[in-house]
Amino acid sequence: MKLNKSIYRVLIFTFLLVLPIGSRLSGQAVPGKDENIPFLVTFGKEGETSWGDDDFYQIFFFSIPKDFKQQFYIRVFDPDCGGENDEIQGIFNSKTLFSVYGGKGVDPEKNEDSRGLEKGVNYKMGNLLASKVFGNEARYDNKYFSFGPFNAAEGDLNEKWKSYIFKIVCEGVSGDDGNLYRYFLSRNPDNNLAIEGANAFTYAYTFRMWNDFKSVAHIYPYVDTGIIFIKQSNFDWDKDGKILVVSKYKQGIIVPISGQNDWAISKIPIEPAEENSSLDFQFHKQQESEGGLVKNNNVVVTLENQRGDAVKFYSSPIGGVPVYIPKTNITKIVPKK
Ligand SMILES: [Ca+2]
Ligand SMILES: [Ca+2]
Ligand SMILES: [Ca+2]
Repeated sequence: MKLNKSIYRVLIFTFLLVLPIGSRLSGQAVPGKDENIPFLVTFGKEGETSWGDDDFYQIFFFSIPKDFKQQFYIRVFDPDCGGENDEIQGIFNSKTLFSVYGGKGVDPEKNEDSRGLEKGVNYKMGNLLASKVFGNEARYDNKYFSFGPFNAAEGDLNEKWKSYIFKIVCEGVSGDDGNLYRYFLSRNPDNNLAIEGANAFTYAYTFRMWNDFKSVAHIYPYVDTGIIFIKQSNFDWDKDGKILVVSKYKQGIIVPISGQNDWAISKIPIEPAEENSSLDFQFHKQQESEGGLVKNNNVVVTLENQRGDAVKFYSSPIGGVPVYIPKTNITKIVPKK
């Protein structure tokens, strides 16, 4: 009986490992379920960059399958800046603007400005579908606010991915506190009901680490065809432990880490066999023996390929979570005489 049970467990575990559909189904949580990231973070624009946000805004894109005919909602958890979850500086005085865009100009593959990576460009092309400013408001504290309903066809059609693209911009329009929040793309305004085949992505990821030695955060960039190397940039990591890159072919490449208020930049070679799959950027916190817990660590990560094109991070890794496959030595069996 005991043996049967453990075999059953192994089977279930293996099944989960090889089943990318499982993560695709729950791809609407941002941060995603495999990322182990508690919150996104955006500071008010009067904040200091040394607190871990380099630009005081964050852009996320949602892709909705072309054939999805129901209405949907973009739910924001803890949109306010005050009470639970948020990072106070003096008193809570930050105001945060969330804006949802659809229509032509949103798709960042067709309109590079929409990625919001260059200073001074208009990253708000498209139709403004909904927006709201949140301050220190108890009614939205530790609760969801739902934007919508929206229809898929209000997005910007991307034929390659057979999806409509939407964008949500979060801006710290005033004050200096850090707004911590999460998103969920849902079929329902009051509950988190995933849309099959949908996903979320960004080009500049600003997030909060857990205050826990054992916790490892992951983000999953997608490596397209023709990529020879990627240039990674991480900001304000506060020398908190180590950052590793893992894939089917990489056991763990060590990435240079940034200190307070600076960037660390390096190149990571890509093997042809890694094309069309995801990488796993792992963020391991500094341990107690290495200098103690780095608290409330906020960090920014961006990537570009050898052509200077920005690389996307998907909330639900395309092709599933990459797992390193050790190269085993094949020994020839010599037949006995
Ligand atoms: Ca709050
Ligand atoms: Ca918040
Ligand atoms: Ca930091």
